[in-house]
Amino acid sequence: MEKYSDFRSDTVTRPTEAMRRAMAEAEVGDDVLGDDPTVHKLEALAAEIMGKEAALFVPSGTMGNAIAVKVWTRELEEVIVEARSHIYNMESTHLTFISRVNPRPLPSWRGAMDPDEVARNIRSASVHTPRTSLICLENTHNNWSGAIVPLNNLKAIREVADRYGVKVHLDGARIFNASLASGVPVKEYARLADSIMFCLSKGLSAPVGSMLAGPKEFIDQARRVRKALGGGMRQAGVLAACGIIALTQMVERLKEDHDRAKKLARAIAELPGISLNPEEIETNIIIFGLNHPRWPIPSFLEELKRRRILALPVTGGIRFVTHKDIDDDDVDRTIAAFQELLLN
Ligand code: TLP
Repeated sequence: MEKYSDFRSDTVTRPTEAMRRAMAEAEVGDDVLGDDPTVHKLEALAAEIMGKEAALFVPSGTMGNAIAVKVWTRELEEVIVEARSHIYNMESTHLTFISRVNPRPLPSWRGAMDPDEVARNIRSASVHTPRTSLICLENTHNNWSGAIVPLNNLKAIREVADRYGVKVHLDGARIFNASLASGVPVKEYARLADSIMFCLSKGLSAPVGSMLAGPKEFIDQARRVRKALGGGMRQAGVLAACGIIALTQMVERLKEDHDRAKKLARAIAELPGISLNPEEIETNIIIFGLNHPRWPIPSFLEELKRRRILALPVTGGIRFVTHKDIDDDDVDRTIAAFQELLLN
């Protein structure tokens, strides 16, 4: 059977052969009881890589973000979020549903909020208003087409947070993409946040799982919240074994995904009906507008699917994501399909 070129997300990556072997051989225990050695190893490795005291293995990025908000906040408080952020738009409202805090969305340019505007929006508790207790950042920024939020912007927001005694959580689902493309070490990004969540199961290709890293006391509390949310996993070492491979063997190759995304973006940006500035494609996500007389977005995606090319509609257009299971051939035949459909 001819394979699909699946650009829907980097979450579709299949585990590598090394991961499958590691799963079979993993030493395991009951992690809820605290005795799975492979999970311990992964958590220690993640904390070390991020330069944090401790880390926690969680089933998903969404749960990692939800736990972080729950630990850093209380009811009657407010959280500053970027208007297009994943945590605000794509995580089934856990800020209100689980943490019962008020999200305060602020606009940004490519994920970078204006630090002065952040400062102006920090509120202190009164009979009318909530206290701001947390600022959430995202890097790379998914819905800004995988944009890298510049280190200077993060530093400026950190200063604002310190001035007002507010915590910072970084949704670093794709922090290794940001680091490889910018040359900024992940520790530098993590240092500017009190806690960081990052995903093992996106470009790094592990089948399941994300990590939450931060101070020891925060992680102790996070472990309790994870259990309360049903995220305590027993012989999780079989999954953690893949996470260890993700962190030790799969980071450098993300560069190939960035190169392929750039190649695809450059080729399709020239075609009629497409709005895309290829210079803005910094990592592995391409979001573009399509306004073509013959191709409304749903029909265009259907036609691509007929050709075994998969992508997702997003607000403002279509999203293509490159990853380990996309090769040069997938990119070339996708470019050819775009040319055939949009030029003729
Ligand atoms: N993003 C998924 C979908 O939910 C859109 C994707 O396909 O890109 N933070 C960011 C920045 C994310 O992009 C995602 C997943 C998450 C958090 C949540 O991770 P999971 O899917 O593991 O809960």
